[in-house]
Amino acid sequence: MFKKNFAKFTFLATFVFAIAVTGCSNNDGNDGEEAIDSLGDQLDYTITGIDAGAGVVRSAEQAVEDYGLDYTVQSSSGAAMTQALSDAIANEEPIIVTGWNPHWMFATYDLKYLDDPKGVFGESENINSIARLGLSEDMPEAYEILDNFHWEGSDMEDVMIQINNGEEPKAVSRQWVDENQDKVAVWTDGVDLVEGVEINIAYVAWDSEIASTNVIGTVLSDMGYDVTLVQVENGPMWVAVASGQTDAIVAAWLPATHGDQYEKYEGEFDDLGPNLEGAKVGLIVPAYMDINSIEDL
Ligand code: PBE
Repeated sequence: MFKKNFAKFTFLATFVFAIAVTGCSNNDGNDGEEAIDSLGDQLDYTITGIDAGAGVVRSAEQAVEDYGLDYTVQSSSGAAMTQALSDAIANEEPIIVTGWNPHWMFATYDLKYLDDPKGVFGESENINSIARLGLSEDMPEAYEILDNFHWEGSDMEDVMIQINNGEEPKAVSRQWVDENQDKVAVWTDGVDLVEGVEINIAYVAWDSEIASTNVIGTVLSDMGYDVTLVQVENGPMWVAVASGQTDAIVAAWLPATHGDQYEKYEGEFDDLGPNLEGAKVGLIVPAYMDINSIEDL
């Protein structure tokens, strides 16, 4: 009788012990590590980047180095990145993208930034307007408008969302300017009209900059300028404004994202200050992903 009970006890005890061990391993670091390994495998250790010249891609490569990650940052384009994000979300698959806000993607999908405890991507960013040297004398009216140009992230997102819905950037900007004459008046108040003076603004085909550049282009055109918007890559955009090949840009992300270009050409351009405050760049994932920090990749 005792023996039988003892055997039963041993059996039970082993069973309970086994549960305890299994339960325990769920709570220690091992299980986390297994999940992380499988995330990396599922992602092929790839971070989906945008164009190679973008600051956020460079910062992502820096993050891979500083956090000692096994990942590669795959560069493509802003459009390819948002397509990959949309495909992944449609299939509830994991994905890590280099992203930023203001951006229409936050209004469309449930997303989160991965924490960046080492601060590789910097903190809050401003988007500055930068003029070529001499613009204030050559085109004082445009200079003043560019200097006054200032809007909110929500304004930029309104424009971005409509462009993403398939409308032409020019048409969306026309409509935004018409519907926001009070805001535009603050930029143009007291500035004289001109007649057909040619002005050239360079930008990169990032969704945020397609929006801002088209809006300021529409405003300048309403003031009488003959506006040309030139789409270039990030590096050439900075060369263009520093060398005077373009008159201005409204696409300088500072202090971190374009900090290297800013320092390289400092003194060769005229910084008009922020046209938008409270922007941000970083690694972004769908909210359903079970990861919150770059440290855990
Ligand atoms: N961006 C949008 C740019 C600046 C504007 C964040 C993609 C970049 O990374 O350079």
